[in-house]
Amino acid sequence: MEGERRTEIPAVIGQFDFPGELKACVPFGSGHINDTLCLTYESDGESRRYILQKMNKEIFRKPAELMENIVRVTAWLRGKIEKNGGDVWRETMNVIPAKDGKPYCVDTFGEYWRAYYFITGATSYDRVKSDSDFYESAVAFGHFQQLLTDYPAETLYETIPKFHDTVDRYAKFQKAVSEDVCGRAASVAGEMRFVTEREPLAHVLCDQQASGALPTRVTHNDTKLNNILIDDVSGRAICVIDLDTVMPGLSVNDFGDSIRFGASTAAEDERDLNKVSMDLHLYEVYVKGFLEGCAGALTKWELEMLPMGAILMTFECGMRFLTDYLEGDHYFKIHREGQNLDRARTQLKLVADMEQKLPQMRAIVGKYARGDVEKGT
Ligand code: ADP
Ligand code: GN1
Ligand code: MG
Repeated sequence: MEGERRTEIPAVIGQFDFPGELKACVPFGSGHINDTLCLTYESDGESRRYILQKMNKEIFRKPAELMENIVRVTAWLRGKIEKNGGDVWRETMNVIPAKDGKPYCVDTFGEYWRAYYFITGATSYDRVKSDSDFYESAVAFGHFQQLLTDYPAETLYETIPKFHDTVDRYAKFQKAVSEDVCGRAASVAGEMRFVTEREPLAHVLCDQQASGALPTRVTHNDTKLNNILIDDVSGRAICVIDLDTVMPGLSVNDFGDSIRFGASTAAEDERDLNKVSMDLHLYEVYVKGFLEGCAGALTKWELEMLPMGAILMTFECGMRFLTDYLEGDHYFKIHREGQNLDRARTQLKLVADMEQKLPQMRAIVGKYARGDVEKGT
């Protein structure tokens, strides 16, 4: 967080009613979008933590609407979790209202902040460390989908318009190429060619959504492994976090974004592309977990299109990183020069690899989807 804005933090904290004495306030997590802090308070000899986040207003243009979505969706989830006999304090995010009752506060710079109860004894991972973690995350994202299957999608705000409109992402990429504000286009000719050659790919899922072949559902839209908290003791994925983009979308994109990130053999910003491929074993682990979590909620055609979701989400993300690199890295946080280009390259490498592996990817879905199809969905 920029130095001058740090001075704002005590005033922001004062707008919430955290009990006890503030003992620590440290940056937390490795998200690309929001500024996340972990606050530690002590009261009656007990230590409690809270998450305080400055929401990214450049990206989320209507933070009040976004928070309305989160309050409504988490209330819905709490209802379902209670009914299932679960723990509402660990299995969903819980927003802490500001003193004025709003689910956020605004600082003197016009920045929006929100607070959540900290979920203790659980960790979010940037890399898959065991098959079991990845399987667990798949069950949790599938279950999330299933819990929201009867939520009226049209009542949620679109927090980022056209977020997974891959055709629009392609148009934005082309605009960035033609404007070339940083003079970087010439140095990424190979990557640009790779994307341009695949222009027809951008239309595949958007067309199917428009025709109704794929149903619009309430989806998470940012199903990275690090947006799941895994219990430190049981190893179970307990909570889906980062609900900023929960809005109407496609189930196949939620599936696909998890594969893009978690089934890769390397980090998202790996520089050595020889290390980057899509691990079919991890893919299978995820397919199994996701279908179990969805518990029959997906249609036959959605099942058919799951591998396409993986290719499309990876292609779209590669385009987004490349666009941001061309535009001067204003969207995704970077920690070193060229990081967005490295991220774009890993995604494009994964797309090429998935294109080769598409028959196996389809066969794996077929193997686990059999039960669902037999149910007649
Ligand atoms: P971003 O949109 O920047 O990715 P996230 O909402 O994903 O931000 O939060 C960043 C990180 O903060 C997460 O990856 C997770 O490690 C941690 N985090 C967020 N909310 C909670 C919570 N309620 N309890 C514990 N950790 C959390
Ligand atoms: C961002 O917020 P975070 O780090 O979980 C981005 C996703 C990208 C992802 C790439 C709101 O996710 O769409 O897929 O980076 N979130 C937003 O790692 O743009
Ligand atoms: Mg996140």
